[in-house]
Amino acid sequence: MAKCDLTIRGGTIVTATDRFVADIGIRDGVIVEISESITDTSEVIDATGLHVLPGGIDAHVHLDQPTSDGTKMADDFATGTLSAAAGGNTTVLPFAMQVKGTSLRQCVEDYHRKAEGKCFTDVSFHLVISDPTPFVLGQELPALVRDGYTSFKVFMTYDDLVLNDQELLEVFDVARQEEALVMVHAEGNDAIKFMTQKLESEGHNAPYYHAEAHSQIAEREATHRAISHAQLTDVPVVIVHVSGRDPMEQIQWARRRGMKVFAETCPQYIALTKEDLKGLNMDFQGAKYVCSPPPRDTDSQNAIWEGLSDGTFDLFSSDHCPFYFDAPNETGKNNNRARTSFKWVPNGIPGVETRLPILFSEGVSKGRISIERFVALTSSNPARLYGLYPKKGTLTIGSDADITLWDDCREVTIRQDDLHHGSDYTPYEGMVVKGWPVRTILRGKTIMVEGKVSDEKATGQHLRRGKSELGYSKK
Ligand code: DUC
Ligand code: ZN
Ligand code: ZN
Repeated sequence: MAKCDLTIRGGTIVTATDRFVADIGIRDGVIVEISESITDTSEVIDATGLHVLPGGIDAHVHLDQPTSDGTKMADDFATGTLSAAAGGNTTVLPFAMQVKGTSLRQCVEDYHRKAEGKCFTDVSFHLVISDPTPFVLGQELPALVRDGYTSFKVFMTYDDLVLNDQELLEVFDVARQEEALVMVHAEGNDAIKFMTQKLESEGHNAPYYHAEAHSQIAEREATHRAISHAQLTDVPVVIVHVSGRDPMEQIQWARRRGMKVFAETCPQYIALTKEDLKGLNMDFQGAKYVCSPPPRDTDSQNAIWEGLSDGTFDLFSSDHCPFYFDAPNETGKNNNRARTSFKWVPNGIPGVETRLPILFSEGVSKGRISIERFVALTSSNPARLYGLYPKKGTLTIGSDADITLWDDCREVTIRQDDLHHGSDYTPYEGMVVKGWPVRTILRGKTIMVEGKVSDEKATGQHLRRGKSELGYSKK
């Protein structure tokens, strides 16, 4: 065996299926040896007493997306991926979002330009299809899937993004032909608009009413509709950011019929409730928690925990969609138009840096899920579902040496002042978590240690992805 560049010594290696103490030997950024004792090495990192995990893969983040209302996303690719690295992630999957009337290919190129040279983690784009013209469906989308953009998201709400049922079916059909994976934002647009008008007419304009307008009923209905479209077109789908029991039951219903329906949930559905949107009744603070679907109630949180442990959920992603609260020139959530109605508050909250500690602390430290399940939900499953496995998402010979050293005893109080994202707040301020990433290693190079992100050049690469090995059998 040739000499290793680096050895991670004496830690407890955890994958989605195994847990054992061993050394990991790395050469040229790749894992080349896993054994009891590796001595022929240039460098050693002592991991005694720590867990050695595959680097986190956050399969749902929004970075540097333009908005249609003058507000501004708080993270570009530099700050967003830096924050991801600080939170124990080595890969993130942001969106390249098509603006209606524009070319999908052009949009992908624009996002590559925004990301080029700025990323601290590896990055791979999902597409968002907002304008499924015959050219997009017949030419651009199939070509992009073949170029390694093997997943795309569609929206069932938002006037500038929503697809009607025929359009959804047409997009699903292309996904099946190209063996791509469709991600669905399942909330019914008309039901939301109806509830919004009703609430506004009753004078209910505060951020809290966002949660009433975006009801779980509208989420359940859209989830069922998406599943029905998937059944009709015989295509696997991922229902993203599932918030509670009602949509979960639709997913379980589909699976009992043998359908390939995958499900994602997020930290806000275990760590927040709609009561947070009241903002402790303080001036407009509830806007800090406005996201879609909104956090629900404690029964929903319990349902999500059931789903995280019983396999209903495949993915635990952040849905990091960072806005400022206070920002100049009306660019934050706290802007004059938003103060007239919840419907103008930008939807989204930051969370890429706190995703892993929140799930670990609430899940593993509190005995609700095993550490292997934690790894499956946050790294292995995203890699398998989105065509990155086994290069990413596990620790085995031949995998990229993407590794997070995890201290399961470390207690940390989450504080905005200690985070690296661009937002001026965290929705999890003051939350105490047990379990924290102490070092993040990307392809054999340390990119974060003890909260300090390496000031070397950002070395993240774009990843061309294969087909989903869970959605379609691997070719
Ligand atoms: N959907 C997302 O996936 N993220 C933020 C806002 C939204 O509606
Ligand atoms: Zn969404
Ligand atoms: Zn999102």
